[in-house]
Amino acid sequence: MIMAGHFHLNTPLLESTGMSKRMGTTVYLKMENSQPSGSFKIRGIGHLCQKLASQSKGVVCSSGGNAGMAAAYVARQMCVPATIIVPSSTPQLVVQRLQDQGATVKIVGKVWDDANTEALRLADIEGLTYVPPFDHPLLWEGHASVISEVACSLGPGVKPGAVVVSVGGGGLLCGVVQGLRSVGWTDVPVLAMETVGADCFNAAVKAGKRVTLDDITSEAKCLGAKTVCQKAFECSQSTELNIISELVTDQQALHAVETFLDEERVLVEMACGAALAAVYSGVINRLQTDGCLPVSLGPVVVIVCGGSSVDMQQLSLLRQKLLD
Ligand code: PLV
Repeated sequence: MIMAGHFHLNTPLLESTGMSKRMGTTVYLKMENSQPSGSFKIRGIGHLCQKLASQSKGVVCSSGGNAGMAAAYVARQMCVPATIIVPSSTPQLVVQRLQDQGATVKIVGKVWDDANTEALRLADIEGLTYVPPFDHPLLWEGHASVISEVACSLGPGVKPGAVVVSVGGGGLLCGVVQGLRSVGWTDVPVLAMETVGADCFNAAVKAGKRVTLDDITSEAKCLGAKTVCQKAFECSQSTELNIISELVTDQQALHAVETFLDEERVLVEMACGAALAAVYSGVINRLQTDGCLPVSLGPVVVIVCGGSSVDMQQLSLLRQKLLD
C-alpha cells in the first residue's frame, strides 16, 4: 500500500467523456478521491508528518474533516497517537470515520478557526506535534506532487489549458502552484473555485488584501476557513501566474456532486463539488466567452480533491437543506 518513501499513491488521470462533451475540450480528472484517507490531503500531511512527527509523542490536527482523516491515517502508519479537533459543523459520519482510523476526536467551536485555536493550545500544553491543514511549506511541497504526476501522465509536449482546484485555506492552491513551477508550467491558468459563504480567497482577491470572513455560511464546510493563508494570497498577486478566482453557489456544488455521481459513478463531498461545478455549471465556458480563457483551450485538468464528509444520508440531508 505505501509506496517507497511516502504515504500517498500516484492517482489515475482519467479522461471524462461526459465533461469533455459538455466543454468541447478534453477534460482530465486527477482522481485524488482514491488516495488513502479519501483526499489529496495525504500528500502534504504525509510529507509533513514524515519530516516533523517521527519522534513525536503524538500529533494534533485541526480540521474540517479531511486533513484530520489524512493525519489520523499517517499517524496510525507511524504508530503515533493522533488527536483531531473538528468544529461542530462536522458531520457525525466524519467523526466516526476518524475514530475508526484510531484517532481521538474532540469537537470544539463552530467553525474550523475555533477548532484550530484549541489544536494550537493542546500542541503547546501537551507537547504534541501540530499538524496544520493548509498553512505550511511542507504541505505545499507534498501537494506539489499532484502536478508532477499530471505532467508524467500527460507525457512530453502536452500542457494543460487550465488546472481547476477547490480552495479552502489555500494549501492545495499553493501546492499546485509549486508543482506548476517545478514542471515549468507557470503560464497555465489555475481556476480557484470556492462556494459562496466559504469564499475567503475570493474576498481577499477582491479586497486586494487578506480579509477574515464573519462566518462560514456554505455547506461546503471543508472549504470553511475564515482567512486564506498568506502564501495563497501572494500567489494571487503574482504577475508571473494566472490565478482566476470564481464562486459557485452551494446548489451548483451539490448539483455537480450529483452529476459526477451519475456520470463518473464516484461520490465526492461539497468541497470537491465546487471544482467540478467549474465544468458542470459552465464557469469555464463563461470565462472563455468573456475572454479570460482562450476559446481554443488545451486539456483541462480538474483536481478531484475527494473528501470523506459524504454518504447517501448526508447527500439527502444536503438535498433537503439546499433544494427544498
Ligand atoms: N479541507 C481542510 C480545511 O477545512 C480540512 O481540514 O480537511 N477539498 C477538500 C475535500 C478539502 O477537504 C479541502 C480542505 C479542500 C479541498 C481545500 O484545501 P485547502 O484548505 O488546502 O485550500 C477547513
